[in-house]
Amino acid sequence: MKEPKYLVPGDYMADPAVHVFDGKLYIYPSHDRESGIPENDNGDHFDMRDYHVFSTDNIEGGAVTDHGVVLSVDDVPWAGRQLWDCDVAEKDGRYYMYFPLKDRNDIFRIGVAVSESPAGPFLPQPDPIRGSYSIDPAVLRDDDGAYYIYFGGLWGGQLQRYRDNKALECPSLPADDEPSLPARVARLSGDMLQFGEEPRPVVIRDEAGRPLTAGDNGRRFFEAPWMHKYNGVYYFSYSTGDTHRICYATGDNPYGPFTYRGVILTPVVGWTTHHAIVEYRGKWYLFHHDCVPSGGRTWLRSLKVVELEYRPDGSIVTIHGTDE
Ligand code: FUB
Repeated sequence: MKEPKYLVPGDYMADPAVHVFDGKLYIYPSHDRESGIPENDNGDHFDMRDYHVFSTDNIEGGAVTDHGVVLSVDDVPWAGRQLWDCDVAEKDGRYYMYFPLKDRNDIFRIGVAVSESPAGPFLPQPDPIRGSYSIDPAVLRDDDGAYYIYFGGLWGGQLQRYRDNKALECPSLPADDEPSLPARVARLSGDMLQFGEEPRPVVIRDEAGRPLTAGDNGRRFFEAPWMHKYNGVYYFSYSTGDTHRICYATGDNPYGPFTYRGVILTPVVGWTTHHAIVEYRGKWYLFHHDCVPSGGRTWLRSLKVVELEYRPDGSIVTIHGTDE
C-alpha cells in the first residue's frame, strides 16, 4: 500500500494507537468533534468526550468495523474535560486502556479502564494512576513480558509544569540552549493499574551524544510518544509539535538514552501530527491523521494509514505529509 488511505471517512478520528490482538488490527483513536471552543495554544478546542474502537483483518482494502463508544467522559468518576490520545495493552486476556483526561482542577491525569475484550467497552478505575500527569500514554509490551508506559506533551499537554515528577510552583520551558523537556517512561505495575516505579526521563541525544536542546525544535520531543521494536532495536518516535514532524530515535533498551535518527513524516495539513507504527502480516504501517477532509480545521482530524519502509541499516524512509 504505497498511497495513504483514509480509514474512517464518516467521522473525525485522530491520534491513533494501533495493536494486533487476536490476529486483527485494533485502532484506538481520539474522537474529534465540533465543540465551538475557539482555538488556542492550550488546546481547549480539542474537547473530546468519548472513544470509539475500530478493527480490521485486512488493512489494504478490507472493511473497518466501528465497535461504537467504548468509554465516555461521563463514565469517569474523576472527570473534568478533554479525553485526549489513549492506548490499550493486553495482559493475560484482559485489556487495559490508558487515557489522559483533565480532572476537576483542570490538571491532566492518566486513567485506566479495563475490558475483557479489545473492542471494549472499558470500565474506568475510580481514580487516575497515582502520581500521573500530562498526556499521550503509549504502552510497549516488551519481549520479556514487561510493560512500559511512555507519556508527555508540552504546552496544552502540561509537561512544562513538572520536573522530577513534582509539580512546579511556576511552570516553565527550558531556555533554548538547555536540554529539552523529555517524555517520561515507567514500567507498569504487575496489575497494570499503576506505575511500577517512578517515571524516568526519555533522553534523546544527537550523533555526538549531547541531549537535544529546547531550541532544537525541529528535532526535540514535543508530544505523541510511541515505542516499537524492529530487529531487536527500540524505536522511540514522537511529534515535534510546533515544527509539525514525526521524528524518531533509536536505542538498545526501553528506557534509552536514544539517538536521534531522522524524520518519519513531514508536516500534514493541520497543527497536530500524531501516529502509531505497527507490523501486520509481514508489513509495517504508519497510522496518522491530517485535516484535509475537514478543510484544514485543525480540531477535526481524519485517520490515515500508509506503508512504512526501512532501509537495510534500519533507518526509516521519510513519508511526505499533506502540507507539501
Ligand atoms: O488530540 C489532542 C492532542 O493533539 C493529542 O493529545 C496530541 O498528541 C495532539 O495530537
